Amino acid sequence: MKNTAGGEAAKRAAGEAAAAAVTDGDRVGLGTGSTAAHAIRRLGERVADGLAVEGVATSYQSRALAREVGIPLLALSDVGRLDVAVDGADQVATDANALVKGGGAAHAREKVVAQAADRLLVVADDSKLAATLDHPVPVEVLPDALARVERVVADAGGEPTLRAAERKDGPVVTDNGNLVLDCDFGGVDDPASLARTLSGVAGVVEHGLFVGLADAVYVGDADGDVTRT
Ligand code: ABF
Repeated sequence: MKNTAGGEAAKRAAGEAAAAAVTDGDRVGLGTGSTAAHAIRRLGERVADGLAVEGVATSYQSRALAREVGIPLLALSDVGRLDVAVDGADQVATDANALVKGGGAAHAREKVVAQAADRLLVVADDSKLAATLDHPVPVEVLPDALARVERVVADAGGEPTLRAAERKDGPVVTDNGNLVLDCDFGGVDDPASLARTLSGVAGVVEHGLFVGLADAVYVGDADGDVTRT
């Protein structure tokens, strides 16, 4: 019998399996979150064993971890194309090739990296799989556009909540100096259509719907088994 879904073993298995798919000479996008962190640590071990790669970080946290484990880094602003990127997700609808990302408020950089990469390898534990995406969609917003974007999200059937900082009073401020609205649309039947709607709003810097970007999804389970779809 299988263990329950999710957990650290599942994340590690997925992250390490994707790290094994990176090859010598690759320029690699380094994702954010606890599952991608397993991939970064494993890549660091491979670098110590002689693998030659260059990394591009998607967040302050992934940059710090990559430095710690010895992965040589390039600035995202200097790199127009990557061979591969490994990143996590908050929810994965494999049938629709759609993801919700942005739990770490790094989804703008994550999407730049995902689009720049020839192959995006998504890493997730099995608790992240869903037939229909229903995780709130993070939307990074220019502070001056907050009220306007809230209005548009509500008109599109969503319920926007300004993300609050965990450790201090006030809102989360992204690495880019913007705010994040977590927008609950219930079940998202047509992620591509919602993605287009959100992208069309002035003041939306980037939203967390990643549609048609994943080339492979590595799903780990609590027994350490990985399924690649
Ligand atoms: C990033 O980290 C995000 O886009 C996603 O929100 C989150 C996943 O974190 P974890 O792997 O810790 O669940 O990839």
